[in-house]
Amino acid sequence: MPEATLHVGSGKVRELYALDDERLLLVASDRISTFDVVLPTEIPDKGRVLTGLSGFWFARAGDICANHLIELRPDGRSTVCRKLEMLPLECVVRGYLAGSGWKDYKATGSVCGHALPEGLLESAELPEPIFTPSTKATSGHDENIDRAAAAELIGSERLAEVERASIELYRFAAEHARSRGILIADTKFEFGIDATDTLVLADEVLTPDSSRFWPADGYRPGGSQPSYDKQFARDYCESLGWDKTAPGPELTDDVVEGTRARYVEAFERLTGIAFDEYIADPTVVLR
Ligand code: Q0Z
Repeated sequence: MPEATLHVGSGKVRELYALDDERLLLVASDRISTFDVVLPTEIPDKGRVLTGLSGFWFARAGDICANHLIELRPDGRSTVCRKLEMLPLECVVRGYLAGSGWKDYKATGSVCGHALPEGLLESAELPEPIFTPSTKATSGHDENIDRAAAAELIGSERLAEVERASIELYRFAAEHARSRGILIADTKFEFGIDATDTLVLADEVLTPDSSRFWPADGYRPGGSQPSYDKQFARDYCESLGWDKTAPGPELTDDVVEGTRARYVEAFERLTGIAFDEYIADPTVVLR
């Protein structure tokens, strides 16, 4: 890390530093969370996989929306970004019914004001992707909100703009991923506004931590689907009878290696780039 940086924020598995008035350093660690608990064991290179994937998408989605990326650093796990005024909204897009979307659908037949066809199964593909914004909860889980509540937060014009960008970004990425054997069930975008009032895509994008990635082979609606990246770790944790409260269990070397292999496989499938090439020169994902 550069000298004289100020730590300005911690996520569960990431850190944020201020470089100067206009730039931030976003660092992805190798920490992993399951069932919302950060485990004591790290997954080597996980932070590099996520950083490389974000860079890959930023470099390819510029026609859809401007983004905050200034530089992907040689360590492969940190990026220099433009500091923005962040919008107080999680911009979730769902192409399939999972997680809180499935829960809301089962209870009410709709998700964030989107009335859906009757009789959909858990994990079903939706007729069209839907924009299901949520508020950034300071503690606990984000709360799904309807269009009126989202407009209260950011204004109806800005809302229309983030909805269009979010849906387009999702369509672009989901089609790319599906052709490479990965389903992106849903994903969360965060946007900010720059000094010229332009909407800018920020944070990490279209990674397994900000999205649900499912293996396309074996996809079967009617129940939950295995996570592309975390399923080994989840299954192992459940096999121990862990009660899913902190602290989580240490992972075995087998589980660490299997999980690392899945992250690297997701990176290589989605980017078409050998992970070793990324390690040698992270800027390969930007070309
Ligand atoms: C991202 C977060 C993390 C903790 C603020 N370009 C930007 N401009 C202004 N703010 C942010 C960004 Cl990305 C921003 N977060 C989320 C990331 C650790 C919190 F690595 N918070």
